[in-house]
Amino acid sequence: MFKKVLIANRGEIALRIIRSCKELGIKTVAIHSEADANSLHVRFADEDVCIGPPPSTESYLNVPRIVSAAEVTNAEAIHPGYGFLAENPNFAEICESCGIKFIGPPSDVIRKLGDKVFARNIMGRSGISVLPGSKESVTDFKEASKIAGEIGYPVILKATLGGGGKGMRIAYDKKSLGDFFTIARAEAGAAFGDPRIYIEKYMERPRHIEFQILGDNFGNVVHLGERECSIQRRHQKLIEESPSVIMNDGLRKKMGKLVVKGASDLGYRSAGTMEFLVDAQMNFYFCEMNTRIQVEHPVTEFVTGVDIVKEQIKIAAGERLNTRQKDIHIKGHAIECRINAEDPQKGFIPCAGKVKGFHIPGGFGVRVDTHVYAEYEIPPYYDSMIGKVIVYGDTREEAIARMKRTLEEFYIDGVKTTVPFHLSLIGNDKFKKGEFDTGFVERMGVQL
Ligand code: MV4
Repeated sequence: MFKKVLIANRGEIALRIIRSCKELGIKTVAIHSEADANSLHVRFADEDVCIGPPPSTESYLNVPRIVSAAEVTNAEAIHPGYGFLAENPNFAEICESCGIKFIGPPSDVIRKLGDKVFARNIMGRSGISVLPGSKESVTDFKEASKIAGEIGYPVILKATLGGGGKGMRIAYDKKSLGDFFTIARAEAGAAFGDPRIYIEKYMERPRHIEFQILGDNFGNVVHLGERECSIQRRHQKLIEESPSVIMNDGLRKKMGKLVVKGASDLGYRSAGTMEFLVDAQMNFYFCEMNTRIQVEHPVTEFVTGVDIVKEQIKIAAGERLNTRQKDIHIKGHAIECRINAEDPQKGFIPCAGKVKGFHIPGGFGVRVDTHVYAEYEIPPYYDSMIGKVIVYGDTREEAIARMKRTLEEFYIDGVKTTVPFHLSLIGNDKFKKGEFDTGFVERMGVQL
């Protein structure tokens, strides 16, 4: 096992990773920007290195400084967390070439799956259905119009190196396709440094369901069931749960088998997530694959009992997966609410500043992953997520009731948060009945 790991991240996920390292007897190195000197991940780690000024580009995204920090502290491995450099193939490759283990899949796998057209094609070849669309990136409008004509409108334009919903455009006819084609290419170029885009048949009001997988270096791959991620706003997930209300044992077996085959065919290693769009008839289509630990991983940990971060570290250290698919069982129900320091009444504008009072809820079946404490100053430079409340129950009904009382216990003074919005969401009748899709939050509006 590694003796020392550097955590190339901040906030709650840095704490989450430090916790698993400690339980594995691994020493930890925190890196931080000047704005995060008083952050909890710095205090929890055995060592810390200040790597630069507050802006991410000069700190948490600065590859030479992070690699240097690992070298001067003799860290053997780097855990990238999520966001920042987690899915940057160049960073993973530089780590590999410096003899530092990147805790994630190999850089070439990250690079391949970062190309969403490649991912679509490769999963299609493994027998996973993908939505009708282009087999390659589309470079001129005539070609785009021809494909759209074949698959039928509406169609969606997506950046080839995109993901997470950024820069997508929906076209309902040839005229709007013409307008959006140019815009989408310009946006892709600006956001991802590559103007390539591709076309898919647009699915109205899909549900978003994803499968967690784990693969080791010996060809073993297992899945840990699904997460329901349809409750989102502007591509930011708000609530995730496992299992999904629409899932049943038969469908989970069928999708799980495909997911494991797709990952095995790729030679996938480490934790990963396969995203699907599911229509009202329960047809499911591969959407993209994420090669990082995800924000919502704790709901899967609750229902499977597997510490996914620990597994990532053990796999990176060359250990064999010690659980087989038949030993993995989904038990009970888990729900996560992402708590952001934002004002729901003012269009969810981020609220940085001093947290004057703070109380972390607790009790049976409750987990709160947060880096916030009383007197903590939320810096304005980074993501507005200040923590995650995750609850477990025997049933979905129990989990919802538990989430309600947990959110009611959540006390924070000094900044506005999305807690009242979450209370409204989980109290919604349609949410309680499981009747929602990715358009639910937009249709509901902000009612507190
Ligand atoms: C789609 C789609 C409809 N049709 N693709 C957004 C995130 C990215 N993974 C893919 N996304 C979508 N792709 C086709 N062909 C609708 C979405 C989408 C969505 C997907 C998942 C979760 C929330 C979403 C919100 C709006 C649109």
